[in-house]
Amino acid sequence: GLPIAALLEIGGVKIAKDDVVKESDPTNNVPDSIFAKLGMQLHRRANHPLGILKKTIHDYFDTNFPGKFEKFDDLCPIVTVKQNFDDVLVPPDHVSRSYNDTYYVNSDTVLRCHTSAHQAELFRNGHTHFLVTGDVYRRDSIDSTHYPVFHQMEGVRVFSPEEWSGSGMDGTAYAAAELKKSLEGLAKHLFGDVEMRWVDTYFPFTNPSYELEIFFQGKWLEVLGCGVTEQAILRASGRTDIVAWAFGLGLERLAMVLFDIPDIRLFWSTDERFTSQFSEGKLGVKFKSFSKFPPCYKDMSFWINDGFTENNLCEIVRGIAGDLVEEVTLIDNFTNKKGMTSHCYRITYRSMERSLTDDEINELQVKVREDVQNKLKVVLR
Ligand code: FA5
Ligand code: MG
Repeated sequence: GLPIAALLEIGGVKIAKDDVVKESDPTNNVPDSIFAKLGMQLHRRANHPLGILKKTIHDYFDTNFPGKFEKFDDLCPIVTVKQNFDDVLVPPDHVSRSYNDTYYVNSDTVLRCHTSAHQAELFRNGHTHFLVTGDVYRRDSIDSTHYPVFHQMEGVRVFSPEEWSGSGMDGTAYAAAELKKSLEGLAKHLFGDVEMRWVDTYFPFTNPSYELEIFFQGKWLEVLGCGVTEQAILRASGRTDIVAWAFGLGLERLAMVLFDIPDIRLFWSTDERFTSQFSEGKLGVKFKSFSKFPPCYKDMSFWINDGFTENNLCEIVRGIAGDLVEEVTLIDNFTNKKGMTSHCYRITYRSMERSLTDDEINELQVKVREDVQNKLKVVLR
Protein backbone atom coordinates (compact mmCIF):
# COMPACT_ATOMS: atom_id res chain seq x y z
CA GLY A 1 0.00 0.00 0.00
CA LEU A 2 0.87 3.67 0.08
CA PRO A 3 3.26 4.91 2.76
CA ILE A 4 1.43 6.34 5.76
CA ALA A 5 1.88 10.05 6.31
CA ALA A 6 3.70 10.65 9.58
CA LEU A 7 1.97 13.98 10.17
CA LEU A 8 -1.69 14.85 9.63
CA GLU A 9 -3.84 17.87 10.19
CA ILE A 10 -7.52 17.39 10.99
CA GLY A 11 -9.83 20.24 11.88
CA GLY A 12 -6.85 22.46 12.61
CA VAL A 13 -5.23 19.89 14.94
CA LYS A 14 -1.76 18.58 14.02
CA ILE A 15 -1.35 14.88 14.63
CA ALA A 16 1.98 13.05 14.59
CA LYS A 17 1.95 9.31 14.07
CA ASP A 18 4.34 8.78 16.98
CA ASP A 19 1.83 10.38 19.34
CA VAL A 20 -1.03 8.13 18.24
CA VAL A 21 0.62 4.73 17.72
CA LYS A 22 2.80 3.62 20.65
CA GLU A 23 3.28 -0.10 20.66
CA SER A 24 5.36 -0.11 23.84
CA ASP A 25 2.78 1.91 25.82
CA PRO A 26 0.25 -0.37 27.55
CA THR A 27 -2.29 2.50 27.67
CA ASN A 28 -2.21 2.70 23.85
CA ASN A 29 -3.91 0.18 21.57
CA VAL A 30 -4.01 1.99 18.21
CA PRO A 31 -2.46 -0.16 15.46
CA ASP A 32 -0.88 1.16 12.25
CA SER A 33 -3.86 -0.04 10.24
CA ILE A 34 -6.15 2.29 12.18
CA PHE A 35 -3.79 5.26 12.12
CA ALA A 36 -3.77 4.86 8.33
CA LYS A 37 -7.50 5.71 8.28
CA LEU A 38 -7.20 8.93 10.30
CA GLY A 39 -7.66 11.98 8.16
CA MET A 40 -9.20 10.09 5.22
CA GLN A 41 -12.58 11.76 5.88
CA LEU A 42 -14.54 9.81 3.28
CA HIS A 43 -17.65 11.80 4.27
CA ARG A 44 -16.07 14.97 2.85
CA ARG A 45 -15.64 13.54 -0.67
CA ALA A 46 -18.44 14.83 -2.89
CA ASN A 47 -18.36 11.81 -5.24
CA HIS A 48 -18.10 9.15 -2.55
CA PRO A 49 -21.31 7.36 -1.49
CA LEU A 50 -20.84 8.67 2.07
CA GLY A 51 -20.38 12.26 0.85
CA ILE A 52 -23.42 11.96 -1.41
CA LEU A 53 -25.49 10.61 1.49
CA LYS A 54 -24.28 13.32 3.89
CA LYS A 55 -25.29 16.00 1.40
CA THR A 56 -28.72 14.42 0.90
CA ILE A 57 -29.37 14.39 4.65
CA HIS A 58 -28.22 18.01 4.92
CA ASP A 59 -30.66 18.89 2.12
CA TYR A 60 -33.51 17.18 3.98
CA PHE A 61 -32.90 19.25 7.12
CA ASP A 62 -32.37 22.46 5.12
CA THR A 63 -35.68 21.93 3.32
CA ASN A 64 -37.68 21.14 6.46
CA PHE A 65 -35.97 23.58 8.83
CA PRO A 66 -34.64 26.35 6.57
CA GLY A 67 -31.54 27.99 7.98
CA LYS A 68 -31.78 26.15 11.30
CA PHE A 69 -29.26 23.30 11.33
CA GLU A 70 -25.55 24.06 11.60
CA LYS A 71 -23.21 21.50 10.06
CA PHE A 72 -19.88 20.30 11.39
CA ASP A 73 -17.83 17.73 9.52
CA ASP A 74 -14.23 18.46 10.40
CA LEU A 75 -14.12 18.02 14.18
CA CYS A 76 -10.99 16.14 15.23
CA PRO A 77 -11.67 12.43 15.96
CA ILE A 78 -9.09 12.38 18.77
CA VAL A 79 -11.05 13.37 21.89
CA THR A 80 -10.76 13.09 25.64
CA VAL A 81 -12.27 10.25 27.65
CA LYS A 82 -14.36 12.96 29.29
CA GLN A 83 -15.83 14.09 25.95
CA ASN A 84 -16.42 10.59 24.63
CA PHE A 85 -17.85 9.07 27.82
CA ASP A 86 -18.24 11.24 30.96
CA ASP A 87 -19.93 14.21 29.29
CA VAL A 88 -22.61 11.92 27.85
CA LEU A 89 -23.12 10.07 31.17
CA VAL A 90 -21.57 6.73 30.16
CA PRO A 91 -21.16 4.93 33.52
CA PRO A 92 -17.62 4.22 34.77
CA ASP A 93 -18.01 0.46 34.36
CA HIS A 94 -19.72 0.50 30.93
CA VAL A 95 -18.21 -2.04 28.47
CA SER A 96 -17.77 0.60 25.77
CA ARG A 97 -15.00 2.17 27.90
CA SER A 98 -12.87 -1.00 27.87
CA TYR A 99 -9.64 -1.40 25.92
CA ASN A 100 -11.41 -4.28 24.23
CA ASP A 101 -14.00 -1.98 22.63
CA THR A 102 -12.31 1.40 22.25
CA TYR A 103 -9.03 2.66 20.77
CA TYR A 104 -7.06 4.53 23.43
CA VAL A 105 -4.26 6.93 22.54
CA ASN A 106 -3.46 7.08 26.26
CA SER A 107 -5.47 6.70 29.44
CA ASP A 108 -7.33 10.02 28.98
CA THR A 109 -7.50 10.22 25.19
CA VAL A 110 -9.40 8.05 22.70
CA LEU A 111 -10.35 7.86 19.05
CA ARG A 112 -14.02 8.86 19.39
CA CYS A 113 -16.31 5.84 19.26
CA HIS A 114 -19.33 7.95 18.39
CA THR A 115 -20.12 11.47 17.24
CA SER A 116 -21.99 11.96 20.53
CA ALA A 117 -18.53 12.87 21.87
CA HIS A 118 -19.17 16.41 20.59
CA GLN A 119 -22.68 16.93 21.98
CA ALA A 120 -21.86 18.44 25.35
CA GLU A 121 -19.35 20.93 24.01
CA LEU A 122 -21.72 22.11 21.29
CA PHE A 123 -24.52 22.54 23.87
CA ARG A 124 -22.12 24.48 26.08
CA ASN A 125 -21.26 26.75 23.17
CA GLY A 126 -24.94 27.57 22.71
CA HIS A 127 -25.71 25.54 19.56
CA THR A 128 -29.33 24.38 19.41
CA HIS A 129 -29.72 22.71 15.99
CA PHE A 130 -26.74 20.82 14.58
CA LEU A 131 -25.52 17.92 12.45
CA VAL A 132 -22.05 16.52 13.18
CA THR A 133 -20.56 14.08 10.68
CA GLY A 134 -17.32 12.22 11.30
CA ASP A 135 -15.28 9.05 11.24
CA VAL A 136 -15.62 6.96 14.41
CA TYR A 137 -13.49 4.06 15.64
CA ARG A 138 -14.39 0.82 17.40
CA ARG A 139 -12.75 -2.50 18.08
CA ASP A 140 -15.37 -4.91 16.79
CA SER A 141 -16.10 -8.19 15.03
CA ILE A 142 -15.51 -8.76 11.30
CA ASP A 143 -18.33 -9.20 8.83
CA SER A 144 -20.01 -7.43 5.93
CA THR A 145 -21.70 -4.75 8.09
CA HIS A 146 -18.97 -4.10 10.70
CA TYR A 147 -15.70 -2.25 10.18
CA PRO A 148 -13.36 -0.76 12.82
CA VAL A 149 -13.70 2.68 11.24
CA PHE A 150 -17.07 3.91 10.12
CA HIS A 151 -18.94 7.19 9.86
CA GLN A 152 -21.74 8.62 11.93
CA MET A 153 -23.92 11.67 11.72
CA GLU A 154 -25.15 13.11 14.96
CA GLY A 155 -28.26 15.28 14.84
CA VAL A 156 -29.49 17.41 17.73
CA ARG A 157 -32.45 19.74 18.08
CA VAL A 158 -33.31 21.80 21.14
CA PHE A 159 -36.86 22.90 22.02
CA SER A 160 -37.80 25.75 24.32
CA PRO A 161 -40.95 25.57 26.52
CA GLU A 162 -43.09 27.74 24.23
CA GLU A 163 -42.68 25.11 21.49
CA TRP A 164 -44.37 22.32 23.44
CA SER A 165 -46.60 24.25 25.86
CA GLY A 166 -49.59 24.31 23.53
CA SER A 167 -49.30 20.65 22.53
CA GLY A 168 -50.93 19.05 25.57
CA MET A 169 -47.77 16.92 25.96
CA ASP A 170 -44.84 17.33 28.33
CA GLY A 171 -41.50 18.34 26.83
CA THR A 172 -40.14 14.80 26.69
CA ALA A 173 -43.18 13.32 24.95
CA TYR A 174 -43.21 16.25 22.54
CA ALA A 175 -39.52 15.88 21.66
CA ALA A 176 -39.91 12.09 21.22
CA ALA A 177 -42.83 12.59 18.83
CA GLU A 178 -40.93 15.26 16.86
CA LEU A 179 -37.87 13.00 16.71
CA LYS A 180 -39.75 10.07 15.23
CA LYS A 181 -41.52 12.34 12.77
CA SER A 182 -38.24 13.87 11.59
CA LEU A 183 -36.48 10.53 11.19
CA GLU A 184 -39.40 8.82 9.47
CA GLY A 185 -39.45 11.81 7.10
CA LEU A 186 -35.73 11.38 6.51
CA ALA A 187 -36.15 7.65 5.79
CA LYS A 188 -38.88 8.48 3.30
CA HIS A 189 -36.72 11.17 1.69
CA LEU A 190 -33.85 8.70 1.31
CA PHE A 191 -35.65 5.51 0.40
CA GLY A 192 -39.19 6.30 -0.64
CA ASP A 193 -40.95 3.22 0.55
CA VAL A 194 -38.92 0.92 2.74
CA GLU A 195 -39.82 -1.57 5.45
CA MET A 196 -38.76 -0.17 8.82
CA ARG A 197 -39.47 -0.56 12.52
CA TRP A 198 -38.75 1.21 15.83
CA VAL A 199 -37.15 -0.82 18.61
CA ASP A 200 -36.97 0.40 22.23
CA THR A 201 -33.43 0.40 23.53
CA TYR A 202 -31.09 1.93 26.12
CA PHE A 203 -28.45 4.65 25.79
CA PRO A 204 -26.90 6.37 28.83
CA PHE A 205 -27.44 9.79 27.22
CA THR A 206 -31.10 9.56 26.15
CA ASN A 207 -34.41 8.56 27.72
CA PRO A 208 -36.55 7.27 26.12
CA SER A 209 -34.21 5.69 23.54
CA TYR A 210 -34.95 3.99 20.25
CA GLU A 211 -33.25 2.26 17.33
CA LEU A 212 -34.51 2.31 13.79
CA GLU A 213 -34.15 -0.85 11.75
CA ILE A 214 -34.55 -1.29 8.00
CA PHE A 215 -35.21 -4.57 6.20
CA PHE A 216 -32.18 -5.26 3.96
CA GLN A 217 -30.84 -8.45 2.31
CA GLY A 218 -33.42 -10.53 4.14
CA LYS A 219 -32.59 -9.21 7.64
CA TRP A 220 -33.38 -6.29 9.96
CA LEU A 221 -30.41 -3.91 9.88
CA GLU A 222 -29.94 -1.37 12.67
CA VAL A 223 -29.27 2.01 11.04
CA LEU A 224 -29.48 4.52 13.89
CA GLY A 225 -29.88 5.14 17.60
CA CYS A 226 -31.74 8.12 19.04
CA GLY A 227 -33.77 9.50 21.90
CA VAL A 228 -34.60 12.42 24.14
CA THR A 229 -31.46 13.90 25.69
CA GLU A 230 -30.97 13.32 29.42
CA GLN A 231 -31.60 16.52 31.38
CA ALA A 232 -28.27 16.11 33.23
CA ILE A 233 -26.39 16.76 29.96
CA LEU A 234 -28.35 19.92 29.28
CA ARG A 235 -28.03 21.09 32.89
CA ALA A 236 -24.25 20.65 32.71
CA SER A 237 -24.26 23.04 29.76
CA GLY A 238 -26.10 25.62 31.85
CA ARG A 239 -29.59 25.08 30.34
CA THR A 240 -32.46 24.03 32.58
CA ASP A 241 -35.60 25.05 30.72
CA ILE A 242 -35.21 23.07 27.50
CA VAL A 243 -35.57 19.59 26.04
CA ALA A 244 -33.71 18.12 23.08
CA TRP A 245 -33.77 15.17 20.78
CA ALA A 246 -30.62 13.53 19.44
CA PHE A 247 -29.80 10.81 16.94
CA GLY A 248 -26.66 9.06 15.73
CA LEU A 249 -26.91 7.34 12.41
CA GLY A 250 -24.52 4.92 10.76
CA LEU A 251 -23.76 6.38 7.33
CA GLU A 252 -22.33 3.13 5.90
CA ARG A 253 -25.39 1.17 6.96
CA LEU A 254 -27.73 3.66 5.27
CA ALA A 255 -25.53 3.88 2.19
CA MET A 256 -25.45 0.08 1.88
CA VAL A 257 -29.23 0.04 1.66
CA LEU A 258 -29.43 3.09 -0.57
CA PHE A 259 -26.81 2.13 -3.14
CA ASP A 260 -27.06 -1.66 -2.74
CA ILE A 261 -23.47 -1.94 -1.54
CA PRO A 262 -23.07 -5.52 -0.30
CA ASP A 263 -19.92 -5.21 1.84
CA ILE A 264 -18.76 -2.39 4.12
CA ARG A 265 -15.12 -2.80 2.98
CA LEU A 266 -16.08 -1.40 -0.42
CA PHE A 267 -16.34 2.14 1.02
CA TRP A 268 -12.54 2.11 1.31
CA SER A 269 -11.93 0.80 -2.19
CA THR A 270 -9.88 2.92 -4.55
CA ASP A 271 -10.71 0.60 -7.47
CA GLU A 272 -12.05 2.73 -10.28
CA ARG A 273 -14.72 0.13 -10.97
CA PHE A 274 -16.14 1.13 -7.58
CA THR A 275 -15.40 4.85 -7.41
CA SER A 276 -16.58 5.64 -10.96
CA GLN A 277 -20.10 4.45 -10.17
CA PHE A 278 -20.89 7.36 -7.82
CA SER A 279 -21.24 11.04 -8.44
CA GLU A 280 -22.48 14.09 -6.58
CA GLY A 281 -26.24 14.45 -6.47
CA LYS A 282 -26.94 10.96 -7.84
CA LEU A 283 -28.81 9.13 -5.14
CA GLY A 284 -30.86 6.37 -6.68
CA VAL A 285 -28.02 4.65 -8.55
CA LYS A 286 -27.61 0.99 -7.59
CA PHE A 287 -24.09 -0.31 -7.36
CA LYS A 288 -23.24 -2.97 -9.95
CA SER A 289 -20.93 -5.55 -8.43
CA PHE A 290 -17.91 -5.93 -10.66
CA SER A 291 -16.77 -9.16 -9.14
CA LYS A 292 -17.69 -11.98 -6.94
CA PHE A 293 -14.44 -13.85 -6.60
CA PRO A 294 -14.52 -17.19 -4.81
CA PRO A 295 -14.04 -17.07 -1.05
CA CYS A 296 -11.39 -19.13 0.69
CA TYR A 297 -12.10 -20.55 4.14
CA LYS A 298 -9.47 -21.30 6.78
CA ASP A 299 -10.41 -22.77 10.13
CA MET A 300 -8.27 -22.52 13.24
CA SER A 301 -8.84 -24.03 16.69
CA PHE A 302 -7.18 -23.14 19.96
CA TRP A 303 -7.60 -23.37 23.73
CA ILE A 304 -8.55 -19.91 24.92
CA ASN A 305 -7.34 -18.28 28.15
CA ASP A 306 -9.05 -15.82 30.53
CA GLY A 307 -8.02 -12.71 28.65
CA PHE A 308 -9.13 -13.98 25.25
CA THR A 309 -11.58 -11.81 23.31
CA GLU A 310 -12.93 -12.05 19.81
CA ASN A 311 -12.13 -8.36 19.18
CA ASN A 312 -8.44 -9.01 19.90
CA LEU A 313 -8.50 -11.91 17.46
CA CYS A 314 -10.21 -9.81 14.80
CA GLU A 315 -7.69 -7.00 15.18
CA ILE A 316 -4.83 -9.43 14.56
CA VAL A 317 -6.52 -10.85 11.47
CA ARG A 318 -7.26 -7.36 10.11
CA GLY A 319 -3.72 -6.24 10.86
CA ILE A 320 -2.33 -9.04 8.70
CA ALA A 321 -4.94 -9.55 6.00
CA GLY A 322 -6.38 -6.01 5.82
CA ASP A 323 -9.40 -5.84 3.58
CA LEU A 324 -8.75 -9.35 2.22
CA VAL A 325 -10.60 -10.71 5.25
CA GLU A 326 -14.32 -10.80 4.78
CA GLU A 327 -15.55 -12.51 7.92
CA VAL A 328 -14.40 -14.13 11.15
CA THR A 329 -16.95 -16.46 12.74
CA LEU A 330 -16.94 -18.72 15.76
CA ILE A 331 -18.03 -22.10 14.38
CA ASP A 332 -17.31 -24.39 17.35
CA ASN A 333 -16.99 -23.89 21.08
CA PHE A 334 -16.66 -26.53 23.80
CA THR A 335 -15.23 -27.01 27.29
CA ASN A 336 -13.47 -30.30 28.16
CA LYS A 337 -13.51 -32.21 31.46
CA LYS A 338 -10.47 -30.30 32.71
CA GLY A 339 -12.36 -27.03 32.20
CA MET A 340 -10.33 -25.93 29.16
CA THR A 341 -12.36 -24.13 26.50
CA SER A 342 -11.67 -24.54 22.81
CA HIS A 343 -12.81 -22.16 20.08
CA CYS A 344 -12.78 -22.85 16.40
CA TYR A 345 -12.92 -19.79 14.13
CA ARG A 346 -13.55 -19.77 10.42
CA ILE A 347 -11.76 -16.98 8.57
CA THR A 348 -13.18 -16.11 5.17
CA TYR A 349 -10.67 -14.53 2.81
CA ARG A 350 -11.90 -12.84 -0.32
CA SER A 351 -10.79 -9.83 -2.30
CA MET A 352 -13.43 -7.62 -3.81
CA GLU A 353 -11.09 -6.65 -6.60
CA ARG A 354 -9.24 -9.75 -7.82
CA SER A 355 -8.67 -13.50 -7.41
CA LEU A 356 -6.41 -14.51 -4.57
CA THR A 357 -3.87 -17.28 -5.05
CA ASP A 358 -3.60 -20.28 -2.71
CA ASP A 359 -0.02 -19.30 -1.90
CA GLU A 360 -1.00 -15.82 -0.93
CA ILE A 361 -3.77 -17.01 1.38
CA ASN A 362 -1.62 -19.72 2.92
CA GLU A 363 1.03 -17.14 3.68
CA LEU A 364 -1.51 -14.88 5.38
CA GLN A 365 -2.91 -17.77 7.38
CA VAL A 366 0.55 -18.83 8.59
CA LYS A 367 1.16 -15.29 9.87
CA VAL A 368 -2.26 -15.16 11.49
CA ARG A 369 -1.60 -18.43 13.33
CA GLU A 370 1.80 -17.20 14.52
CA ASP A 371 0.48 -13.89 15.77
CA VAL A 372 -2.57 -15.41 17.40
CA GLN A 373 -0.31 -17.79 19.31
CA ASN A 374 2.33 -15.18 20.23
CA LYS A 375 0.18 -12.18 21.00
CA LEU A 376 -2.94 -13.79 22.44
CA LYS A 377 -0.99 -16.53 24.26
CA VAL A 378 -3.49 -19.19 23.27
CA VAL A 379 -2.59 -22.79 22.50
CA LEU A 380 -3.24 -23.80 18.92
CA ARG A 381 -4.76 -27.25 18.43
C1 FA5 B 1 -24.34 5.24 19.17
O1 FA5 B 1 -23.20 5.33 18.74
C2 FA5 B 1 -25.02 6.42 19.81
N1 FA5 B 1 -24.06 7.45 20.06
C3 FA5 B 1 -26.15 6.90 18.88
C4 FA5 B 1 -27.03 7.92 19.54
C5 FA5 B 1 -26.78 9.28 19.36
C6 FA5 B 1 -28.09 7.51 20.33
C7 FA5 B 1 -27.60 10.22 19.97
C8 FA5 B 1 -28.91 8.46 20.95
C9 FA5 B 1 -28.65 9.81 20.76
P1 FA5 B 1 -24.68 2.78 18.35
O2 FA5 B 1 -23.50 2.22 19.03
O3 FA5 B 1 -25.89 1.93 18.32
O4 FA5 B 1 -25.14 4.14 19.04
O5 FA5 B 1 -24.26 3.18 16.89
C10 FA5 B 1 -25.10 3.97 16.07
C11 FA5 B 1 -25.13 3.40 14.64
O6 FA5 B 1 -23.81 3.27 14.13
C12 FA5 B 1 -25.71 2.00 14.56
O7 FA5 B 1 -27.11 2.06 14.53
C13 FA5 B 1 -25.14 1.51 13.24
O8 FA5 B 1 -25.87 2.04 12.15
C14 FA5 B 1 -23.77 2.15 13.22
N2 FA5 B 1 -22.70 1.20 13.63
C15 FA5 B 1 -22.41 0.74 14.88
N3 FA5 B 1 -21.32 -0.07 14.87
C16 FA5 B 1 -20.90 -0.13 13.57
C17 FA5 B 1 -19.80 -0.79 12.89
N4 FA5 B 1 -18.88 -1.51 13.55
N5 FA5 B 1 -19.67 -0.62 11.55
C18 FA5 B 1 -20.57 0.15 10.89
N6 FA5 B 1 -21.61 0.81 11.45
C19 FA5 B 1 -21.78 0.67 12.78
MG1 MG C 1 -26.61 0.09 18.53
